[in-house]
Amino acid sequence: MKLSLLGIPWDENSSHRRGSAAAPEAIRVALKAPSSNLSCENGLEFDELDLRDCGDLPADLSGEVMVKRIEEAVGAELDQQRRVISLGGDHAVTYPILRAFARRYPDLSILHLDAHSDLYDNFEGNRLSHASPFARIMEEGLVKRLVQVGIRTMTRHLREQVERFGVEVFEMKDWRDDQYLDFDSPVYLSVDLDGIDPAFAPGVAHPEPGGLSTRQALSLIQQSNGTIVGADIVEYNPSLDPTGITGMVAAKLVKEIASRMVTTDM
Ligand SMILES: [Mn+2]
Repeated sequence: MKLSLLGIPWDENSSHRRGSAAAPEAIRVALKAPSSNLSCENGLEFDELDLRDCGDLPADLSGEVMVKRIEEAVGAELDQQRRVISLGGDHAVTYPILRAFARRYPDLSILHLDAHSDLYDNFEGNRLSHASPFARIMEEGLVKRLVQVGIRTMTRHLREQVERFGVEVFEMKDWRDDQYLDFDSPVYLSVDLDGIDPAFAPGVAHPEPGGLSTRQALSLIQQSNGTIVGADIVEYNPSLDPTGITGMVAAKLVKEIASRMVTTDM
């Protein structure tokens, strides 16, 4: 199975603190950190995978131009039968990525790890906000199912959006380690690093205590069934990560997602 890594240095839709545009480069640096290695937990070696690093999209694009550019870049990889791991950027990247995926995978499910459900119709007037990608995705009917895990910031509006779109939400307060997620269609995995507890991954703009441990997140990725055909890791903010530990979490996720992707075929 062929994989592609795509950096998307785009954070103009962040509502609080920008800085996640620097994440793709920081995650690549963390992947090569001499303190760790490239062995994946399932025994595969990351640097032996058939993985192409596409580099980063241009950092100076914005708005609808960037939306289109992301959709095209991801679509070009999918057209070569590759599975794409995107490095955000803030969570706004997921909407254009899913537009590309939906065209090739008509019955896609999303597994979404996050402290936030990111279902705002708009946030402070911005419909491309990083708080809104899943509202756009569900409005356009881009996926069959949206399953959210780790959520711990639900507002009344967001609960209404969950009802409206039929989103399956596992709030963090209800999460159990033996919870089994069952997928009967291809899975797109979207990981917001703030889904993980800020004790483990502090380098995010919206730290929300009470989240998943790094191990719980890894187990979820390793153990849920379903073929993972694409993924993103978003909202890593290197400027808020002086020790670099959040970058190491992001790099670990890249390795574990990639090695999981190549072990399941459709
Ligand atoms: Mn979030």
